[in-house]
Amino acid sequence: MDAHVYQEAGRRVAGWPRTLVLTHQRPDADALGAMAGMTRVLRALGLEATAFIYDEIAPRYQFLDAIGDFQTWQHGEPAAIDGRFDGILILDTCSWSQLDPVADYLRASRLPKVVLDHHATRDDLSVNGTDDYYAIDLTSSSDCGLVYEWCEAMGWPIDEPAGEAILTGIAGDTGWFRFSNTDGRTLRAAAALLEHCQVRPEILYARLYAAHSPARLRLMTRMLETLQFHADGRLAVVELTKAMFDQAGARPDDAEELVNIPMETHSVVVCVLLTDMGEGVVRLNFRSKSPELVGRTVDVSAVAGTFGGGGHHRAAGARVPGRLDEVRDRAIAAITEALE
Ligand SMILES: [Mn+2]
Repeated sequence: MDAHVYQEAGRRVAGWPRTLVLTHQRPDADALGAMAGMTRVLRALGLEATAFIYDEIAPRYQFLDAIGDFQTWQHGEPAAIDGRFDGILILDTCSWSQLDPVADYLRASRLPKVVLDHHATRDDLSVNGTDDYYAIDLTSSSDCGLVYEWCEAMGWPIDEPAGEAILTGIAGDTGWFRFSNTDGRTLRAAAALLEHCQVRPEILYARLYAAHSPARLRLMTRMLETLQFHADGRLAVVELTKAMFDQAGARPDDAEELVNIPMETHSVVVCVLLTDMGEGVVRLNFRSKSPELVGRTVDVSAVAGTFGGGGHHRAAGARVPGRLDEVRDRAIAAITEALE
């Protein structure tokens, strides 16, 4: 991002005594980290900053709530909400659909906005003729990476909790520096946070990933008991049912990321997780390995497409009406064909 973009965005936000901080719905580590970090940094400058979420956040992100002191969004008269703030800082999105819970307010608001984002979807958020500023950089691996660079450019101090929040987002969007978006710029930001803000990655990692419930482990055990290999070990099939959730005492979010476990097996190219919550619909979650590892691309979004779903080449999903055994047979056939 050009230095003058950071300067102009910074000049505007620093001129607001009271900033309303927003991000996308279903916020991830990057979104929550950016909100917590920016809120903390602005407050340390003697400014008021209030960050909002729209729903309850996952327990493992609660420490970000403690840093950013998130408020739950309450619908109200746009003019009344405007009266409580001087400007709006939007982080990690520039898309109306992602801002759905606050879209009605934003369309009516007369407050100026600054948008700091790294996504390709770029809507015009200035439909009300407001004087807005868009600081958007698609080459950044995370929004928190932009938050770090912005604070650097402005000379805004990042204390330890803010640094922890910002590193959470950088690590989150890069899969802890494993994904292909990890570059020198990402690592330079992370290095600076470790050096200057005393952030401890092992503590942060444990807080995020050694934070699952016992019920999740019980659910995982049951899921792995259903494991089947097909297509010479290249396809792994696992299942979850309502009964398994009940026996394990697990909640739906306990199943997050479980589809990735069979992918740790060398022979496995594609994994499908079938989830049947007894509602006559089976949810399919597909994963496939990177072509650099397996010598070919298996586009699971195309497979999901044949079931009315979609997604990315290497992570996709669908919801299919029918019985578990029928849907399982169809999924195995479709993936086996894609593997040929
Ligand atoms: Mn992001």
